[in-house]
Amino acid sequence: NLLPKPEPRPVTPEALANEIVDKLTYGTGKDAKAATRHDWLTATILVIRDRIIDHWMASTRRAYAENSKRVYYLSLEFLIGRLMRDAVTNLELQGAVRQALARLGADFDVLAELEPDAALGNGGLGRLAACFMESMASVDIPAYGYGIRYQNGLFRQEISDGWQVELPETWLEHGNPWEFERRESSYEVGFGGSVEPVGQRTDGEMAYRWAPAERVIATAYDTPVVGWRAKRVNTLRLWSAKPIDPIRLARFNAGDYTGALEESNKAETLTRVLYPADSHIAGQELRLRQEFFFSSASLQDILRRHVQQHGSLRNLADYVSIQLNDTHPAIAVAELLRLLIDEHEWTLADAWGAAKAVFSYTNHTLLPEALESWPVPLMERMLPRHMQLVYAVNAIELRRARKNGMEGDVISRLSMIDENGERRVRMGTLAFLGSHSINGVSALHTDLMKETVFADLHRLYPDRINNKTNGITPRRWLMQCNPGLYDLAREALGDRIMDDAEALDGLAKLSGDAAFRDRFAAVKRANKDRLARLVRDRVGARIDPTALFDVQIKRIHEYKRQLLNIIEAVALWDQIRSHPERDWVPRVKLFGGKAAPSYHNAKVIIKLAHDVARVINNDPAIDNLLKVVFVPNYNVSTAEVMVPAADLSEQISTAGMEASGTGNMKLSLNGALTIGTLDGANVEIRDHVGAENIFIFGLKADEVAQRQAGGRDPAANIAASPELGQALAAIEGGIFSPGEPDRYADLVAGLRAHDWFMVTDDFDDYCRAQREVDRLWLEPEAWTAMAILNTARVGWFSSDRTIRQYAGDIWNVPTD
Ligand code: DL6
Repeated sequence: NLLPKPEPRPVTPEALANEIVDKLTYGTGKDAKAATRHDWLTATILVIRDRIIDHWMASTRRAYAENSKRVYYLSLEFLIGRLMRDAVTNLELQGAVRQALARLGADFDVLAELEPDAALGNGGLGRLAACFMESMASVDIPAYGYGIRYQNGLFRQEISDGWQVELPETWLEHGNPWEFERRESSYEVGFGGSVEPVGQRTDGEMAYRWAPAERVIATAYDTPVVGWRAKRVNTLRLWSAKPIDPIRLARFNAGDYTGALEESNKAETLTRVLYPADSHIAGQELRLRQEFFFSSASLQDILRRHVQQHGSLRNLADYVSIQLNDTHPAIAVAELLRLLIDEHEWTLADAWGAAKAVFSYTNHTLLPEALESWPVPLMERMLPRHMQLVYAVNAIELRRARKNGMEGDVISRLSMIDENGERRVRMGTLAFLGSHSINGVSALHTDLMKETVFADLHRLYPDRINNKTNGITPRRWLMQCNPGLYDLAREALGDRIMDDAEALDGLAKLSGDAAFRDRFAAVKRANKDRLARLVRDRVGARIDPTALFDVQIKRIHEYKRQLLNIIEAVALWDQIRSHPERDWVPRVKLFGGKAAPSYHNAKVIIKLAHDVARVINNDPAIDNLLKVVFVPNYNVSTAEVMVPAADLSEQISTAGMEASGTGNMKLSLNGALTIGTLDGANVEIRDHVGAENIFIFGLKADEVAQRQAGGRDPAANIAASPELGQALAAIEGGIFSPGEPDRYADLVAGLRAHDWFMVTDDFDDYCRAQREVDRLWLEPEAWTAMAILNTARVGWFSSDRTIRQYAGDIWNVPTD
């Protein structure tokens, strides 16, 4: 109480400008004359950060004072992107910071462009985690995100002769002014070694001690996450691995310099790089080490905080909710058991009960190749005590299943141990059985979870699976990325649209107002001009902003069917050449996305997009009516330019395969019309915007399943569709790859032989829907009205809504 209270920081442009110069001098140690642009950026961020810190400390104090339950979001990925614009808008300091910089002769937008993307995620799952962090702060939930501070995030994609080349991503190159290293929050994490019985405990259970062979230190780095209007500032705590013994001096002195640093290198390798495969298990030992490393450090931190505040762990579930973002942190379930049983002398039954009470698990995919399982021998070697505990709780659950009348095959399907072939631990089953809530990320996905992958577990625990349809934060995905549209909406509806995105519904009536439509269209046009400049700068191509911008941006994956879109481009090119007299709509097909480095077909699809682009874009016969552009290095910042500029949003996955999608929500919110299958959240987007305001095509999920079960005949599909047949013949005949005519032989042969992703089944209906799109484009007023209705009606897909549902149904915490 004797300490002087810090004064609230002034927010006038003049005061901010003075502080920026101050930070430049005393924060970065640079003379204004010698400062680089990065120094100016750092100084600006430090000034913004000071304003955040006041709110941050107040939020932490409030959580303690109110004895609040805290939510812990464990995720191996946080795809954050840039933070400066986000922080400034959520603090409502845009105008003041902009003016302050202008006084100093600097431009906010230029500095903002210098900030590197924090690309600590692959795609949808990681970006969802970032939106959730922002929304948890915005709806006033005391929450921590826990993850890994990868030194190298998702690789930078360059295109060389049409092929993807992966380069290391170095987001920490200029330091990271947002984060605070917390050396005092460091924990030991062990691996390997042995487990010894150490006698009987007073409760009669046998006590064990795990003696790990190897130990590393996890050190916390904290980044503040500012909620909308700075309602609350939460913490994203990322762990970095450090050696216990950075240098073995005895070895060093003996001249063994490599050996002296071995431990140090091994520790640092742990948090060096993000695995770049989404929708596919990495399967490597280092990946399991990463998963355990961050799960263990996070749990130790959670328990320490709880004991410090509440004195005992017995009421853990009253104050702690831990959300597992997919199965990547599922090993946390076993780690909690170990900590409670071995270090706090709980019984197995009590510990298992506590795990179920605190954990909940979100599933993000049903693709079999993405369902994590680890070989039992690897688990036994790396985590011997955890393996014992998995066996113990598995026995409890299988006995319960037997009591419920289940037996035989069902029991073996319910087991945490997969006994088919090499024995493996099923992480989805561990996460399911160790949680009180298991949620899917769209209504369709949740239904499919119950019917397919989790059918047996659902029968055993029929109340556990629930749906939480994904969402996106409207602050980043409307207000910040599309200021023109935001200003228009705010002028019409007032300030509350960012507090309650469903208030955007008020725009619906304006879709009938010609003057409003003109203004809406003018905003879209300005956004398209901006994207055209990005395309010119990044790939040297000129695209016409009056053409229809048809956008497919997402990871490159066969189930997402970029191939369907490319084949349609080839067929359309053919049609335009054959019937030049028709009323064709000028169209630019834009693609963006990364392929997992080891995913051969995805990389071939990128190459095909480039080959097709080269031929079509240079064909004078089609008079620029069709262009194909692949925008390299698609990331959050690129999305922030592409999303507001899109006219058409391609959401064309094979029905039943895309768990939800979130790009679909971003594009629709920004006034793009969707062409899509009834997959993931597309179904709910259709329900919200109305079937007449979206272009739906293709097989439905149940039809896909039926066809897959009942024998497929892609060759017959191809034979029945002359357009498809000709397009495939052109691709496999080498028209787009004259120097290597066989380049696409295997890809097309795959379509002819099995076509796992039903491209040939959906092709004709896709073309039909595309021609409907063309017809509407020729009526600009009707198009714009429909675009406005999309923006108006997708406010429900705000991640604030999603988070409120998690809070009420799963975490049992209040919101604002
Ligand atoms: O839930 C976020 C996001 C969904 O929108 C996508 O549909 C889904 O593909 C994605 N899943 C993954 C892979 N998951 N694993 N493991 O990124 O999640």
